[in-house]
Formats: sequence, C-alpha cells, structure tokens
Amino acid sequence: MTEHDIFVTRPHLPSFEEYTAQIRPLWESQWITNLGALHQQLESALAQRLKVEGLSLFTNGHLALEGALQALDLSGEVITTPFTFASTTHAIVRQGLTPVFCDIKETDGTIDETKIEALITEKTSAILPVHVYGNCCNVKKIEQIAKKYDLKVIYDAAHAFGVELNGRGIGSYGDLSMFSFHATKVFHTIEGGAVCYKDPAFGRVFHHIRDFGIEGEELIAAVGGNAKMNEFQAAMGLCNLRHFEEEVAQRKVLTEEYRRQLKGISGLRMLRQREGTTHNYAYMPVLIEPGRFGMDRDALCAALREHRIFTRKYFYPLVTDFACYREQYAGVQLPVAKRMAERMLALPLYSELRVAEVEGICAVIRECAGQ
Ligand code: T4K
Repeated sequence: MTEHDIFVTRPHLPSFEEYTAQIRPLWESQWITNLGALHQQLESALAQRLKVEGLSLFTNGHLALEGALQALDLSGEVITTPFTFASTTHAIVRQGLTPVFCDIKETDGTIDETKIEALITEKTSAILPVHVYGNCCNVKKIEQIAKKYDLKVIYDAAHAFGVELNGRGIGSYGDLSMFSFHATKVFHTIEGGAVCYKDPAFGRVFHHIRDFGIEGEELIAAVGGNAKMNEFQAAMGLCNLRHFEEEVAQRKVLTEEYRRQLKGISGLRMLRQREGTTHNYAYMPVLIEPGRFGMDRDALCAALREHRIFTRKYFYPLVTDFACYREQYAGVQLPVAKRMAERMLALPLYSELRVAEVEGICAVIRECAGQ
C-alpha cells in the first residue's frame, strides 16, 4: 500500500478533535456499552434522519438482518436475490431458512419483481430483496405480491442509507428494513447496523434479540443473543451524521465527473435509478460488455490495478456460485444475474477522492476501451 493507492472506498472520518470531543463524556460516565446515552441519542437521530417510525441499532448490519429474520418468526423458504454480498444469503441460511433465488433486472440490478410469483410455494414465508448499490427495488409491486400471498417483506437496505422514494424514507417500506453502517458505507459507525419498523412492538423484540432478552437484573424475558452497538461506535455515528449531507454532495460531484468522462464509451454502461428516488452515491458501478469494450471486466480490473487503482467486482461470484452453495443450487437458472456478476465493476468513490483522480481513472478506462 502506498500513499498513491486508490481504493474502491475509504471511510469518512470526522476530525480527530470532533470525535474525541464526542467520546470525552465516556471517561466521566465510564458507561461504554450496553445501550448508553450516545446509543440512545443516535437511535433517535437516525429514526428521524431515515424518516422511519421505529429503529433499533445493532453492532453490525449482518446481525441486524439475522435479527430481522428471527423477529418475524419465519419458516421454510425465503425468496431473495443472488446478486448481493454474502451476508444476505448467509443470514437466511443461518436462521434455518432456505433461500430461493430470483433473477434480477438488467436496468438496475434489483430483484426482478415479475419473476417472484413463479417461485412462491406453500413453503414460502418471506421475500428478502436488496436495494443494491442504493437502487430502490420495485417496492410497490413487491408489496402487492406479499399481500396477495400473505408473505413478509424484509429489505436489505445495507447500501441505501438516506435514500428516499417519493418523499418516503426507503426504510419505511416492507415489514422490516436493515441498514449497514460498516466503515465502507456512505454513513458509518465503524461497524454497525439497524433494523427499521413501523410496528412499535418490534422495539421490545429487537431489544431482546440484541441484549440476551434482558429486561431487568432479575428478569430475562427471552432467548436473545448479544448484538449491541457500543458507545464508541455510536459516537462515530453521531459525528458522521453531522457530515452526511456533505459526504453525499461530494460524492455527487465525483459521480457526475465519472459520468461526463465515461459517456459515449461503447461497451460501458451505467445502471438506472428508479424514478422518484433520491441517490446517496454509495457506489460507482459500471457494466463492461466484452466484445464491445476493448477487453473484459477482469482484464480492466487488472489493468487498473497496474496503475494502483483498486476496484472491486461487487458482486462476483454470484452467491449461487459460492463454494458453500454451488452444489445445492447447481441447476438454478439466473441468466441476468450471472451476466451482471461477470460484467460489473465498482469504481473508486469516496468523498476524499479528487476530481483529478477521477480523470486519471477514466483516462485508463478509455485507453483500455481502445476507443
Ligand atoms: N447486505 C449487503 C447487501 C451488504 O453489502 C453488506 C455489507 C451486508 C448486508 C452486511 O452488513 P455489515 O454486517 O458489513 O454491516 C465490504 C464490507 O465489509 C461490507 O460491509 C459490505 N457489505 C461489502 C459490500 O463490502 P469487503 O470484503 O469488500 O471489504 P474490504 O475490507 O475489502 O474493504 C473494501 C475497501 O474499503 C478496501 O479495499 C479499502 C477500504 N477500507 C476498508 C476498511 C474495512 C478502508 O479504507 N478502511 C477500512 O477500515 O466487504
């Protein structure tokens, strides 16, 4: 690693002084975890910022997602997307449920809602779509299907912090939505996550799930685990929340620069945003069409690495091709997801990236395109 290395992302860090001022009270209270004052402050600030009625913090997004599945007391099969990070599928499997994979849409990478109904069986209990790269799923159609078949809907909104659809926070759709606040996310708490809900009764359920079912020193009301966010994480979240709009604004400038510089390159395509949505500029994914572009995605990734530009193949391999799943899902046909997984490349995007660096990255891409 050199100072000239460009990574796919870098975490936003508040100034050292801002963070230390935020954590200073912890030295007085000596209360550093177990749902302390900063935890409470962040929980209500985030519910407001994300425009959701209820929100429970977790120590990471993955445990929040597992908690969401557990809270709904599901059984049997869950229809989901294969075009995602390992966490989505692992959460389903680790909760004793069976993932059933639905193909995705070429336009935005989200689950293809027109293919969901054909996958529903008497064992189906839920749908778990992903707002991949912050692109909103067709929440309206998914809600109609869920109603018709009496299914629960849990959104993996790991990438969608701050995204709104028709003026509503994206976390307000479905029965439950999970956000990730991992260091690589547009808003982060170092590690962290949350589940959002409309029904206030879930507050107690998630409290049990993340804190051993403890209600009082002598009252253990449920079989919960430990998935609590600590005060140092919450402090990072409170600082980063102050800078979130700035972070998004800077990423917007960079994204627009990418779009300008990459426009017109044959064989390079960008995904579309659903109408009526706001964008959080979480990722800068591009699709490379071999045959039309000068080389395939893997060769482009390697060529960029030669220039110490470290892109990522989010999301390759497809979940169904993971060593731990490929035998079970060998016969499953997911042509669009497979094609996308082989072609997508996430380019560097973070607020400290400079416009000149974007120009440099695009110059290498244009050279590789051979146009
Ligand atoms: N659902 C979805 C759809 C998700 O994408 C994720 C997480 C989850 C659920 C689960 O949420 P969490 O439990 O993670 O909260 C990263 C993240 O670790 C992961 O959070 C994220 N998705 C996934 C898409 O990306 P990797 O394996 O790519 O991370 P890593 O360590 O290779 O980091 C990528 C780049 O970021 C590095 O090359 C440099 C930079 N980086 C990273 C870290 C950790 C830094 O500059 N500083 C850092 O501290 O998974």
